[in-house]
Amino acid sequence: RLKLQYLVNLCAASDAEPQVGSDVIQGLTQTPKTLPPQYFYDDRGSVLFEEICELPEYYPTRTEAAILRQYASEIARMTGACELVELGSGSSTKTRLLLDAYAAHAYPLQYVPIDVSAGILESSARQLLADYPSLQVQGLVGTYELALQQLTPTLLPTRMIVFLGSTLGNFNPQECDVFFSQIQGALKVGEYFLLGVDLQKAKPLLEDAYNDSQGVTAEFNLNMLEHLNQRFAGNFDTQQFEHWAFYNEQLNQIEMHLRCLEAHTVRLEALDLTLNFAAGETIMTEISRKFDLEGIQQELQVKGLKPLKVWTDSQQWFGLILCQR
Ligand code: AVI
Repeated sequence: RLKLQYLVNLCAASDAEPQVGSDVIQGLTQTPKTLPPQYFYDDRGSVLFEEICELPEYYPTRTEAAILRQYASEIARMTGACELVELGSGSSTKTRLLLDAYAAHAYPLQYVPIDVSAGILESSARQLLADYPSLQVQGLVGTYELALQQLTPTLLPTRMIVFLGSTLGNFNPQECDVFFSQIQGALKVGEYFLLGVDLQKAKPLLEDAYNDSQGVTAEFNLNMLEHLNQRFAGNFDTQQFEHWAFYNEQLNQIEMHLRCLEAHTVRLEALDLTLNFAAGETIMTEISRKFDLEGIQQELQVKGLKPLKVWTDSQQWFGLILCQR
């Protein structure tokens, strides 16, 4: 009984592969050095991220889940029967709250998870199929950009693109702009976009969430170097770097860096790249922007994604915004 109708690997059919590594070269040869956050997510990194989501200090996951648990039924009522397209579906844990709500309304369940990791996509899709007998799944393996261009017409009355976990915060303002245009372009008039965003709050709460006492976030950050070693025949020594995360109040963003402890040289053989590091020099690995509900709604509106309703938790730590094109 195979109901995972399609698992399409979009990367295989695109020209994305030959450019692999050019983003690493570009980031590591500029000053200050940077690395793209997608390199966090090798198999080990994906497991560490799941661990982060369970940490007492990392409030976003459970806060967003609580909002969804409370309001998923209202969301289902507002959209009616619709195909759920989830960007960065990962383990699809929070998606279950939406599926439960649509099932409770006796709406047909059609789910299109999109993720760059085929492994996690397939295992979570199969688990969902086992748990929701009427569910239909069409998985897309690839980047958001590719996947959004490849959505096939839905047989249901409408469609909702779902982007949870405040992953939007990992985009800089320009990338955010481009992303909203891609969402707008992928939706027909009247279709929906559900967005989860982490909100601005007291600095100590934010800094604790990215400097957990068990050191999982530090391990997640340092694992990026192990991933680069694996991918590009590198000799990064993780003992030579330390995790550094802080809240930049001017830009309203957490910044994660890897700080070099002693001057040394690193080689990435497969990229023919030699890198000199000075003591104290940093590589920025991630920004995690924190939003205010007014500002983000204005941006969505300008981009043709009309906010219909906003839900938040009692402490206003996290926001869920339902928009309509
Ligand atoms: C995936 N993303 C929304 C997480 C965040 O909070 O920006 C990644 C993360 N980095 C450190 N902890 C979690």
